[in-house]
Amino acid sequence: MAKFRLYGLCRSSKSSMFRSLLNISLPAILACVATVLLALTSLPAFAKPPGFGGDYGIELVGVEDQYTLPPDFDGTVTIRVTGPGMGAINSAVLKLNGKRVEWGHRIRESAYSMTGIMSGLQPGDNLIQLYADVKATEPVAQLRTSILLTPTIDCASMANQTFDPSEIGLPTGGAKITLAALTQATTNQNIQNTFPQYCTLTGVIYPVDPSSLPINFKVAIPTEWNQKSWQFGGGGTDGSVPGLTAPSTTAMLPSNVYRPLALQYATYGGDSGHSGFGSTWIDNPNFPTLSESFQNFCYDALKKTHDAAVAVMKRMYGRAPAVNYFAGQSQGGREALTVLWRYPQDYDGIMAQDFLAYFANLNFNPQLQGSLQVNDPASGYFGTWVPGGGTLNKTTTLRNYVLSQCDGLDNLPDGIIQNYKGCANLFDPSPNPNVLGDLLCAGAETSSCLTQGEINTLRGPAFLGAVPYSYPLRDNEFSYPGWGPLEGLSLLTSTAPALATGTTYTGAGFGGFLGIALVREYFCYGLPGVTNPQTQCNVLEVFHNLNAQQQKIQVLSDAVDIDEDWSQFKALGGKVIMDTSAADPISNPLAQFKLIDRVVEKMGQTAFDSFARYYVSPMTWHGGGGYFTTDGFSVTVPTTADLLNPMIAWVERLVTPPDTPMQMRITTSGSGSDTVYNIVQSRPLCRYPMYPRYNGSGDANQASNYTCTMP
Ligand SMILES: [Ca+2]
Repeated sequence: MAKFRLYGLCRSSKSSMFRSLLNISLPAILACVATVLLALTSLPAFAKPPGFGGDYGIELVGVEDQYTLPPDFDGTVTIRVTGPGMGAINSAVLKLNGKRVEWGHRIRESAYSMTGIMSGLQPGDNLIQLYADVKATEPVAQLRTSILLTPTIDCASMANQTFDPSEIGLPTGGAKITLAALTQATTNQNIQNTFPQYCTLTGVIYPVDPSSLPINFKVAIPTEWNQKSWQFGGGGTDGSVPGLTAPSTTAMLPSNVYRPLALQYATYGGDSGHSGFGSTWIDNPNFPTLSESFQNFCYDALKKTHDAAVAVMKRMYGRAPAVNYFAGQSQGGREALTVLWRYPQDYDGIMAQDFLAYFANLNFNPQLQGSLQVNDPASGYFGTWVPGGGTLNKTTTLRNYVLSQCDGLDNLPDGIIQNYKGCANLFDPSPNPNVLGDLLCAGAETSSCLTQGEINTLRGPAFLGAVPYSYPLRDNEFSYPGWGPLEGLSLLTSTAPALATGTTYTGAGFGGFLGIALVREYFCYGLPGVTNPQTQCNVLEVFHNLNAQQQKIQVLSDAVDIDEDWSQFKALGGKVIMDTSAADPISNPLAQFKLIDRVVEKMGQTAFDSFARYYVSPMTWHGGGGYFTTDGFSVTVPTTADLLNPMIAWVERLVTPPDTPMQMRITTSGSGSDTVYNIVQSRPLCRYPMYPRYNGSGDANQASNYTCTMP
C-alpha cells in the first residue's frame, strides 16, 4: 500500500498511487507543485519541509504514509522533530495520546531537525503532539496517525444487529442493521473510483411516535479502518441516503483527489427521516409543535444518524471514531452548518458548500416572487409580472445588462464576472435606488427594455431587494437578503403568476422544484377549508401577507435557520471550511454572505479566522458548474479546488489551510488507473470577500495571472 502525501496539500494514496502519479500529466504535477508553493507563502512554517528552520513540526520517518500504518505495525516509529533551533528542539515535549513520551536514539540532522525513536503507538488513532516546553498548554505541532484496525465482528455478522435507544443521544425506538454487504477493493480504477475493501451496513432508526417515519441510514467502513469518520449531508429536501463513496461537495473535491473512504475513513449518512420528495410527513395537527418526522428533517436526524453510526462502529471494531467530520452541499451544506452549532461536540471538521442560509425564507422565495407579480386589482394584487418567456422575454436583456455593468470590474472583459461582490453592490437597490433605470422602455415595450412596473418588481423584495419582516426571525433578524443580479434576475417565470385556488405555483429557484412540497404542506396545512394541501391551496395567496404567517415563519426559522453564534464549535477546537458558488440561483449567495458577515460580526475576524475558512467561487452555478441561463447562455470556469486535504491537514496536523487554493477545471484522458488529469483552466480560489482580479497580462486561463483582491 504505497502512499504519497506532500504536506497534506497534494495528497494521493492507495496502492496504485505511484502508478497514478506517473500518469498524471505534467501540467497536473506543475499545478500541484504550484498549489504547494502558493500554500507555503501563506502557511505557518510547520508545513515547510524539514531543514527550512524557524518553526516546529513533527513527522514519521521511513513510513509510506504519515496518516496510516498497517494493522500489524509494532508501535515503534522514528520521528522527526523540527524547530527554531537545537535548544528549542531539546526543550520541546512530545506527547502521545495525551501523555508525555520520551524519544531516544536521537540523531541531529541539521540545525533545525532531529530524529529519534518513539514507542507506544496503539492500534487505531494516535495523537502525537509537540509542545514548546513543559509549561506550554497548546501544541506547536501535531500529527494524527492510525495503526489500521480490523473488525472484531465481520461484515456479514453485522446483519440483524440491534441497538438500544440508550446508544443514541436523542429519543428513538432504537436501531437495527438490516443488511451487511462486503465490497471488494477496486482494481484498475481512476482516483475518484479507487476504494479499498469495505463493508456497507444498511440500517434503520425507529421513531418514538409510531405515526412518524423511520430514519434510513448507511455506514461504509473500510475493512482496515483508521478509526475516523465522515458524515455526509443530503440534497434538496433529503429523502434518500447519500452516496457514501464521496460527499456531494464537488467544488471542494476535484476528480484527481482520493475520497475519504479511499483514505480509510468510515463514511455514513441518512435520509433525514423520510423517503422520497413526498411531503405528508410534514403535516402535524399539533402545530406549532413540529412532528417527529419534520423535526428529524430540520436537525434531529443528523444527531440520531451520527450516534447510530458511532454505535455501529463501536460494535464492529470495539472503538468509537476518534475524529469525525461532516461534509455537505446545498441542503447538506445547511446540515453541515446546523450540526456545527447544534451538536458541536460531535464534530472536529466541517465542510459546507452552497449552504442554504436563512433556509426558512429561501423555501418560499419563489412563491413570494410570484405573489408580488400578480396583477389582480379586484383581489388587492397590484404587481407586475416580468416575463421570462414569450415575445417579451427579458432574460437575455437582463443578463447582457448585468454583464455590461460588471464584466470589466475584474480588469478582464471576457464574459465572466469575477468581482461578484462589487457587482452585487452595484445592483443593490438600497444604496442605488435607480438601479435598472437604464433599461426603461422609451416607447412600446419590447424584450429589450423594461416597463416601470417591471423595474419596480425587480428592485423589490425577493428579487434585488431584501424581504422585510415586521417580526423577528432567528437571531433577531428582520429581513431576508435580496439576490445578486446575475442569479437573481434570472429567476423569471415563463407565464404570468395568477391566483387560482386548487393549483400550485412552483416559480423559479429552490422552491420551484423542491421546496414547493414543504411550502404547500407546512403553510397550507390547517388553513380554513383546506383538507388536502396538495390540491386545495394556492400558495400565492398564502404569501401575499407575510404578517398572517408570522407564527409558522417564526417556528420554521427557529427550526431550520443556521444560528449566527459559532463560538461553541470554535471553543471545542473544531474547524470549518466553506465554499459558495457565487452565481447560484438555487441557494442565494447573498444570503450566505450575510450569514458569514453576521458570524464574523459576533465573534470578530481574528477569532473567525482561527477556525474558519470561507472561499467564494465566481460565476458558478449550484453545485459548482459554470453559470448558465435558460436562453442558452453559459460560461466555462474553473470550479473545483482540493479543500478536502486542507481540511484533514487542519484538523489532524494543525496546518492552516491556504489563503488561495488553486481552483481548477480538469479534463481527463485515458481510463482506469491510466487516467490522465489535465488542468486546462485555473484561478486562485479567493477568501470572501476577495475575488480573483486579472493582473492585466498573461494567459487568462492560468491562476498565476490573477491576484485575490478586495471588491
Ligand atoms: Ca471579466
